[in-house]
Amino acid sequence: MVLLQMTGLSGAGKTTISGHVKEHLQQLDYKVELIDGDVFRRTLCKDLGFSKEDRCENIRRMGFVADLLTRNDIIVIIAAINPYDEIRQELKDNYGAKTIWVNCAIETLKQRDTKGLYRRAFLPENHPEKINNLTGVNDIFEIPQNADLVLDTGQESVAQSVQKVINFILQTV
Ligand code: ADX
Repeated sequence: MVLLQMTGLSGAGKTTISGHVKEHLQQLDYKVELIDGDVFRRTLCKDLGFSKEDRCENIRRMGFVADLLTRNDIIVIIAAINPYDEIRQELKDNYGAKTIWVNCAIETLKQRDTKGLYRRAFLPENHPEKINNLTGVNDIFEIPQNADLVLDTGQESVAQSVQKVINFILQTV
């Protein structure tokens, strides 16, 4: 079954879009599971931080769980920042994961700032609330070179992005 890895900056819309896609496909009687970065970081990956090594290990664990599910006819969507090409490629090589780049301009993300992370990343150095490793601001996000599908959530509506992903999945299953 299909394994999708959504990749993109915090707040770009990975979880929101994945949730709608899941709902829609379940209505079509597909079995779908969502593996969400925030959820895994509270549970299976709560020992991990945000170094390159830990971010890759985070995705590696998600890929492992996702593979167990796809073997059982479940469509799986991994919604995590997933910033490194190396580990995205590993999931592609090991499990046939398709990459969906959820792109959004940093200016738009700064305006949305649903979790307040961008405000904190742009605080002056040595401010007590400063975040020093926020992806896209002061930590790396490698642009996916070979994405199977690209969404631009600064330009498209949620409904448009959701439809693009559904079309992609239905072409692939
Ligand atoms: S990943 O880089 O390892 O793929 P993941 O998607 O699991 O990241 O977790 C990202 C979430 O952790 C963000 O949505 C945000 O809520 C939280 N977070 C906390 N600190 C950071 C940070 N420095 N960089 C990115 N996300 C962070």
